[in-house]
Amino acid sequence: MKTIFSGIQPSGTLTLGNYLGAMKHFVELQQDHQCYFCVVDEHAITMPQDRLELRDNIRSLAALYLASGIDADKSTLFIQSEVAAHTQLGWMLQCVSYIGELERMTQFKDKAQGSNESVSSGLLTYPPLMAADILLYKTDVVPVGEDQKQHLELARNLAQRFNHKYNDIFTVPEIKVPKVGARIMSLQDPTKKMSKSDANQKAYISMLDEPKVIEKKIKSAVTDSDGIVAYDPDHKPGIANLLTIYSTAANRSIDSLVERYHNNGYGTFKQDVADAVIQLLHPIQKRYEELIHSEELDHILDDGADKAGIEANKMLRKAKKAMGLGRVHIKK
Ligand code: ATP
Ligand code: LTN
Repeated sequence: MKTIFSGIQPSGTLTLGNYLGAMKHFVELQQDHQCYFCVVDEHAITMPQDRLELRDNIRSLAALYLASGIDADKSTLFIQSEVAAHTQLGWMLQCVSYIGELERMTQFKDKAQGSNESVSSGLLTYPPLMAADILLYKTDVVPVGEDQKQHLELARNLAQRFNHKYNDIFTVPEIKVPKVGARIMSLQDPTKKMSKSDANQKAYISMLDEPKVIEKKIKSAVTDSDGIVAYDPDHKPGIANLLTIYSTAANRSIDSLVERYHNNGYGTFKQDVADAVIQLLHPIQKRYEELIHSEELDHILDDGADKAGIEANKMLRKAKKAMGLGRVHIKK
């Protein structure tokens, strides 16, 4: 059975983009794979976070994984900072990474833009930590949205470089990006990706938004004024984005939606997109409410950290041995 690993940052409430581009596929994949899903809180602190909000976001993200359909009997769900091996291997992989290749990461360039002196060095060294997350579990496949492809390429390079230089211990992971929904765009600027840390709340749909809010945000989504529903991401990015959202939320093909709405103007179309999203999120929100303050959630996370820790430490020991760290006959 192949092993899957993926992570989401607790840097805000999950958006519809995170769900359609990542989470939805995690749920499908867990049926026939061994899966590890992680709340990557150590990645979230590469940007400034309020400590109490971060704590809430960590718990909320864990509850959303489960509410979306991650089954703790099938998958291991855990919090990154509760398994120390991640930062330990992360450091070792930093020492295998080159500054030049880290500086070329577009996410680093985007997030560092305009901040100059106050950019944390963690923002630069974030990809080796991400590589560590993945490599600790002999991961075969990493399902992610489009924006993570470059980080994944680097993780593959680091694995190969380490294997070559020290010892052949890491599995080189494959990248899995969904065909539709890999890049859900902002509702206010459809040339930018929908992001949970966007300052403008109208730009994204949070998975916990109430129906009325969802309806309002979709109705005020930026489109064009020609009134024709067609899939043309270059010339009609707003409508193309709503078509992608509708298609992935309701499991209907884009062609069939275009045929249905082509000449009907945007009013009914936007209303129906909103209804499809509301219907998709309703059962998830209901389950979330049951889970968020439950002890069940803590048990699952305790258990997840224990299981992940056992696997991760085995690989960490191999990596330390390969690099020559510590003593050979260390008791542990
Ligand atoms: P942030 O805004 O804090 O950078 P984010 O919203 O981009 O966060 P991440 O935690 O970085 O979310 O991403 C979690 C997963 O969701 C990743 O696999 C990522 O590729 C995917 N993802 C994020 N945004 C989108 C999007 N707009 N469309 C499709 N997939 C997305
Ligand atoms: N960098 C990713 C989150 C992330 C991740 C991972 C994804 C951290 N570690 C390991 C897949 C596998 C992001 O910002 N979306």
